[in-house]
Amino acid sequence: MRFTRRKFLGVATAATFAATHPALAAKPLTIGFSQVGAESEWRTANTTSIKDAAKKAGVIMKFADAQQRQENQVKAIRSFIAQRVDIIAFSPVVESGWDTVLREAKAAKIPVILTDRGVKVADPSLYVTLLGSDFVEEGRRAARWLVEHAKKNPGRAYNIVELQGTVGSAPAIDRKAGFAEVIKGEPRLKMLRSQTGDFTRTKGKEVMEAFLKSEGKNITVLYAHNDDMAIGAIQAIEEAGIKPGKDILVISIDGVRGAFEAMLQGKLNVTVECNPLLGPQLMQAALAVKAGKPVPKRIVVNEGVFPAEVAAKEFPNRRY
Ligand code: GZL
Repeated sequence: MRFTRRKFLGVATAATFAATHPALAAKPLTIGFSQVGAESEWRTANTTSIKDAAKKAGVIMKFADAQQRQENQVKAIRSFIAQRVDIIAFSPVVESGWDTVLREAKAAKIPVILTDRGVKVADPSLYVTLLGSDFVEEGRRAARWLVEHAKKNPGRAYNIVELQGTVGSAPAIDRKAGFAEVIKGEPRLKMLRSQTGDFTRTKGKEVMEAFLKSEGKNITVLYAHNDDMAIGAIQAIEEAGIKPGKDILVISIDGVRGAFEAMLQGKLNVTVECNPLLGPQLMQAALAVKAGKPVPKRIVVNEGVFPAEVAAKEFPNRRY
């Protein structure tokens, strides 16, 4: 918008008027945000993006870390309702169990925005929009990389173990489904074991140790639902005297710095990007909701796939 002198004076007068009549100055937006926890590099980057974007947008952010427990998120949402925030936003740790508390938010006329993970609710009007990745597609992309690898290596066995994310979470359910959908048509790609590592390095290492104990050298592929579990598993693979990235192909999701470092060391073969930098789009959506403007029910973020061959070139461009 070009500022003509007349328009500029008009704005200046309005600002002066508002300053002398504070009740009329636009009240800053207040968002109550309930975060899953701090379980992974991805989550840390996601939290930083949301807090930075709130600051830049002049939004008052009431932030609660649920330590990966749904009951803490329900408590936080109830507290935001009691505090009469303008908007409630959260990344639901699991898909189900939200109907009651979201009905309370609706009764209090407080709009709800979902970021990152989705929910399964009987009444879709309980939230305004879901801003985040397509996890099924992320699972498909991981499997497509493996299918292409198998085509180029006709003599190789593809015996897969899978480290799933948090039980009941949208990314764990959908990444498993997307991967399974693509490998279903590939008889050479065999799923040996699949178990949750809860998206953390510690659990990822523990479960990979158990896989190696039971399956040993039969394992030739690891599919991890996030880079943190893959990095933990890589430690277990090395401690067993096996070469990650070579004896066992390592495929994971997120695209965090740790994954690029592992690719540069030849220990991880590909990471499927899952963009955590949702802060700016969350503020945009929240301000639009507050202004009564329409917001799409689903906002999908764009993401790529980074095989080890491009890691060195891509690493300097990474923003998380
Ligand atoms: C995905 C996000 C997942 C990440 C994990 O959007 O919910 O949770 O893939 C994180 O790293 O713990």
